[in-house]
Amino acid sequence: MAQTVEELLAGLERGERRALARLLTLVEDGSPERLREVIGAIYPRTGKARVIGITGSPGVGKSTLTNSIAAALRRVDRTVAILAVDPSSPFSGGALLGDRVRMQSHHADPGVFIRSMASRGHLGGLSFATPQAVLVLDAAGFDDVIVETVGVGQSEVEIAATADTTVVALAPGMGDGIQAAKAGILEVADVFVINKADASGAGKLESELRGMLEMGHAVEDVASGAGRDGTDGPAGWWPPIVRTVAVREEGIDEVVEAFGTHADWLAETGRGEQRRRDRALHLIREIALEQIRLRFARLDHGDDPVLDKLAQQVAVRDLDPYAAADELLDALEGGEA
Ligand SMILES: Nc1nc2c(ncn2[C@@H]2O[C@H](COP(=O)(O)OP(=O)(O)O)[C@@H](O)[C@H]2O)c(=O)[nH]1
Ligand SMILES: [Mg+2]
Repeated sequence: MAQTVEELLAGLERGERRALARLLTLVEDGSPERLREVIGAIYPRTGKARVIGITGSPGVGKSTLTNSIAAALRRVDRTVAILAVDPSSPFSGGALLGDRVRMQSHHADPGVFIRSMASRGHLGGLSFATPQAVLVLDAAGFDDVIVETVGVGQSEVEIAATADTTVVALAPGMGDGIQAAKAGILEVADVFVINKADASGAGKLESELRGMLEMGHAVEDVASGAGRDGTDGPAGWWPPIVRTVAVREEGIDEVVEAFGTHADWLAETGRGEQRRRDRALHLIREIALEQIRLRFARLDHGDDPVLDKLAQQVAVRDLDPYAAADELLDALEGGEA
């Protein structure tokens, strides 16, 4: 049963889960034209949800943590959408094992919505789809949208570009806790969670992390002459470190409290405004890039006269490849290619 975008949007407004699920599928692999229509229609109603990103290596307990956080947020009457993003998986549709378990613990609760998303459909992959899925969940009226992403390569930077508050989860005995931190995770964390605090090595991991944070701040604060609390320095926010045992819901209230403290800080310092602009910038760029990718993909398929002619000129050395690329971009802009 094919539904029009209009029908789906009306369903979304009535709070229908099926409409929401179908809209998310459209974000994942729908036609660019329909997606444009969806985002155009919902955009004015977005910007209300608090977006929390949770990232970290596989196995640190992100899904368990997300589940416990959702439960804690429900206790204070906030509605929660969870978007589990897995850049390493080509599958989708909510079938990840951990998510099945989660669904069981929240399935009777209409205040929790859980969805998995994997890379498929769009050329820009998850960096294109994720921020738009967040918009759809925001428009659906959830108070909090939690995006869980495996921390691999670019993804933690991407998540930070989409979230108001980014949680970096670490766990002792993972071997790569601090190595991961070295690979750019320190900069994106607004809150650190040391999960599996029931396992040995949590204290050691925490002091290592503290050492690294202080070193990072020390350099910036000395350079700026800011006080040791960092609040006036370029570092600005000292990410709190919270120890949790996610399987037993221990430390979770402190994590939720840290979200509130961070939200207050964002509001007071104007950094929240800055983040919203950064997020808009990221979104515009991803959409523009997708359009460029689509045009090129169409070129690759057909025998495009402009590209053919340029290829011939480059092959016989009438034109260098950079000049040809410039001409191609001009032609794309002018809609000729
Ligand atoms: N001992 C202990 N195990 C945990 C804790 N949190 C999660 N786990 C377990 O760690 C494993 C990985 O958890 P999961 O949430 O799937 O990690 P993810 O890959 O980061 O999403 C599961 O077997 C969990 O039950 C914790 O606080 N303590
Ligand atoms: Mg997980």
